[in-house]
Amino acid sequence: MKPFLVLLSAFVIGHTSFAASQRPNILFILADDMGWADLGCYGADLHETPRIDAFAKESVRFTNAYAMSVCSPTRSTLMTGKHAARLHFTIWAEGAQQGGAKNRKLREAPSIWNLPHTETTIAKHLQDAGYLTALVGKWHLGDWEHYPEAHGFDINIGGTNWGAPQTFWWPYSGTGRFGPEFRYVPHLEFGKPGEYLTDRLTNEAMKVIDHAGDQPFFIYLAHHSVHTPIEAKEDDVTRFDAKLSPEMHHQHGVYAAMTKNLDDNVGRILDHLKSRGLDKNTLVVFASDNGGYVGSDKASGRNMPVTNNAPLRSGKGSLYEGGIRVPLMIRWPGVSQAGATCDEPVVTMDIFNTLLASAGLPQPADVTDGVDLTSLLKSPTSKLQRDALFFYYPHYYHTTTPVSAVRARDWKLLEFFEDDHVELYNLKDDLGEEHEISKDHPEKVKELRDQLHGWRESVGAALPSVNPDFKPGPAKGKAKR
Ligand SMILES: [Ca+2]
Repeated sequence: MKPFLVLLSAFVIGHTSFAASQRPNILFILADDMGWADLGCYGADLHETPRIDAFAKESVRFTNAYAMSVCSPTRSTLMTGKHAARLHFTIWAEGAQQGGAKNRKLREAPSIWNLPHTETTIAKHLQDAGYLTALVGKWHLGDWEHYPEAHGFDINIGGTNWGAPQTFWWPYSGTGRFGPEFRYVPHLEFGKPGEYLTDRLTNEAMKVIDHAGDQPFFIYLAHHSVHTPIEAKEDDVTRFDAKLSPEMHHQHGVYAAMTKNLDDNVGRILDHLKSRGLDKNTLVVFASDNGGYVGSDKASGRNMPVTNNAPLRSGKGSLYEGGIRVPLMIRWPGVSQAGATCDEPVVTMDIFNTLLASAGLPQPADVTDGVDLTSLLKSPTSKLQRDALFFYYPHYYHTTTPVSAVRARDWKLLEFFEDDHVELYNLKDDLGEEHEISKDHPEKVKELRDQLHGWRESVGAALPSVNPDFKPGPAKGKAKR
């Protein structure tokens, strides 16, 4: 080869790899209802998650990552970068449609259940920039007019208004679990008995990777696991039941088996990326949409809490840490520091900004609730220029009454709407929120309360109202999930 051609080849190869490294593929794996302490790398004991733990060693693992406290609100923040309170999407879709609990002291704040077409999703931004965009799994952001196809996704495999499948076993359909409504998972019609949903969704996501060819892809792989119904493969359940011992933090063998299967599937898709030579040019996010579910589930055959978020207090629905603190890991080859942990508080809206930045796209001026985390991925001990994070759940759930909260560095204040009482905690000394110290720090209470009220006004949060028909007695209107 003549010298000129050698130089030209070197330039072309060099240029291609430079361009590719500037614009990675994006694989965003979202678990459903996975608690902060459910993974080995976050301290689980019964559960076994070797593949996700290994992924954590290649990623930046966030120890103070937050989501909203239930499904649809978090998903709306991920898609838009806007706080759920600003969007008025503050409860899961079916709960919003039912209008909330009926015989309670407060009427719940009104919530939307369709993600408005006026919102520009992360998928739409990436689609416009030339990405192949696919939602595989759970959508939960509105009826058919607001499905993923209407929000910037080229491909929708499985996404509907529903927040959970009837069953994890093929054909994934039926009635009864969520009332008389017939639920099914579209685009998974061909299968066979014994096929398990998390395995199938992973297979579908791998097909999208192969289909993309040279086009950059954004795959939002939103698993239904480990949400109810708690169902798992019998061999795995037997193995975890045999491993159980009384001193363990986690005690649910079926949930442990379900978690193990999700871990297997995270491993499978990471292996698939590697086998296609795409691992070095794919940004991978693993996260959960809210804290672990601490109710029981009949499908598991066990009348006991599904998980335990200890050392955190409470679980899904609540604004105590167990309801909102979640696992989050990000591996961005060439950018993120492998094997680092980051203790800076971050929140799901930040993922929107970070993914936009990874694709070299500008930050929209009207999206101000999150920040680009690139600086933390490069330097995980650095700090963000952000004073506080805010949380909002103006609804009832078995873990809470209507509530809002602010976390400002180590301080956390919760304000409950039924009687306006506040609770103050210092998370540095009291991660489990066991020692309520508002009486000892009246000035801090005032400061945080003012900050919280100011934020609620600034986002136009819809408030709960007094229920004039309330009669003391049993609550009614338990909402479907
Ligand atoms: Ca969830």
